Amino acid sequence: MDVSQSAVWSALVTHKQEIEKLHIRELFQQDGERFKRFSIQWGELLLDYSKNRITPRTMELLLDLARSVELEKKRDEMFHGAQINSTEQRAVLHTALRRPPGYSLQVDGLDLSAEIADVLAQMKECCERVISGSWKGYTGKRMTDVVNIGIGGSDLGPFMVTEALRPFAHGQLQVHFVSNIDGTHISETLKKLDPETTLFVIASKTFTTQETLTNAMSARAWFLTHATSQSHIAKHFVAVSTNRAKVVEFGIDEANMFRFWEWVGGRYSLWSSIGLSIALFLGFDRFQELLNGAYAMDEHFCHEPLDRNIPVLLALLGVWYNNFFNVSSHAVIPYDQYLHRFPAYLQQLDMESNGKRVDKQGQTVAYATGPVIWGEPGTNSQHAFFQLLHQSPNFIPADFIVPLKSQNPAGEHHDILLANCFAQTEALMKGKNEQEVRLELEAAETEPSQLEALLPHKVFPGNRPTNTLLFGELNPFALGSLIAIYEHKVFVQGIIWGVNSFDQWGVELGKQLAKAIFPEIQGDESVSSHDSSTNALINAYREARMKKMA
Ligand code: G6Q
Repeated sequence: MDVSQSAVWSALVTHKQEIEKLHIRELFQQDGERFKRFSIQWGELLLDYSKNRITPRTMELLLDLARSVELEKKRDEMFHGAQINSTEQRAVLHTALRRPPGYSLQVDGLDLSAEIADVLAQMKECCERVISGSWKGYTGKRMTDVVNIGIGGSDLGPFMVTEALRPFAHGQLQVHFVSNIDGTHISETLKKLDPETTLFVIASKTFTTQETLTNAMSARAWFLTHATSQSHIAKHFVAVSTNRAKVVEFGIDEANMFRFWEWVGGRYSLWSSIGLSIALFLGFDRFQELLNGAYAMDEHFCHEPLDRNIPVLLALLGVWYNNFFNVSSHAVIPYDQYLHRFPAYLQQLDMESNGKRVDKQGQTVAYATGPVIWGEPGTNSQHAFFQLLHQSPNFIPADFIVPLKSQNPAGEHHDILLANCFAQTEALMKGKNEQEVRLELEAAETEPSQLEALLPHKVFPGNRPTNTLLFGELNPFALGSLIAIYEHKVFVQGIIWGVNSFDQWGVELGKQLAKAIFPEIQGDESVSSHDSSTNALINAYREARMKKMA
């Protein structure tokens, strides 16, 4: 059933026309309870969604929309292991990875709780050995550096988390991430490392990913130029994968393999053994706190009524702008430097999940699906793209994410940071109208002709929606909850749009074509089998390459 043909969708279309002219500024003036009505306190986390273009009626209709697609039933199906990833015939159970042990859930004939507990115990033991220094390298030295080699879901999550939680690291190990096939990435990383004290974590669900395997081979070759004997590899290479055969083929000892399962999607895998680099960097207990934070949010998502449910509300607000205001972009602005990779992480989570053009039945959808997600930390972003957020013809909704407590409470930095954050959401909402600008210019004794010329440039329309997520401090528990909020938000939107949020066929075509072009680039013949543009580009590179080799 096409959701955009439903009665509640039509009611939302009509409602949008009715409230389009309302300004959030006026809505605040009319309703002294607006913040209370449209905010949720969950433990230390506050979601303020009062600065949105909504009335109580809007929320009623959006919640009706969620009910009309049987959101709660579908949520429970995911948590109970139904094969909701229909194009890959897989369950979607990253949430099982953060559940406390001892529950009963069978998937593919396996007792999930026991399986997960086994792998966590293996990770814990590895962390303890590496951090304590009892894990020795080939010359008997302890490890000082961990290099995670992976890409996409096997990189973005662990990289983002280790950056975000730097203040919680135990300090015995440095962590590095190599993802790009561009040789610069591995080369620049290796320059900083000592092979005697470096542990490589080859993180790949399939263990067939070209970038990861090529980087891993280069790391191995570099290592062997120093260590000389193949037998030393076992002390310096571990693998995280679902593919035992390929791991062994690569030359990694089976005892050094940390498994996970098909029902963990790449972009949802930081909770699995893909999080090994996180656990090594922070210590296993901190990793467990991250899982606990996510589990607490899972409980909230599963049991809180929809109208008090943080991921559900964020998802519905996103749908409101995406589908009824035709806004195809959503900004995420963390006011915390440690979260500088969070927007990049969310780009994959959201855009790879919901950037789909057909529904689960394969029918082309008649409405917009996942928006473009982007962002940078504040206050840097204020001095870069906020001009557009404030004064572009169309608006872009934004999430502001901000901790109350700084990890580095230096002087007045945090007060200034937060003053800016709150000022921005206020400015985006209120704007500055013509009358206010005129009064301001008159007070500054601006010459009348100059005043008239300047006036339109200084007007801010306002009415630009934001959500603010305020939490105590950016610690492992809080970060776990924050990530789970967005995972569930993406899930809810996928259900409303009727798409499969758990496959990613759109990444395949480019990979296929690259496989065909690669031998052409290395061949002797001029290439003529593509369109004229692609032929010319390939040939330009071939010629440059040949000249260099000559
Ligand atoms: C994520 C995607 C994708 C994947 C990478 C790496 O959901 O599936 O980003 O994580 O392509 O795949 P491997 O872990 O198999 O190397």
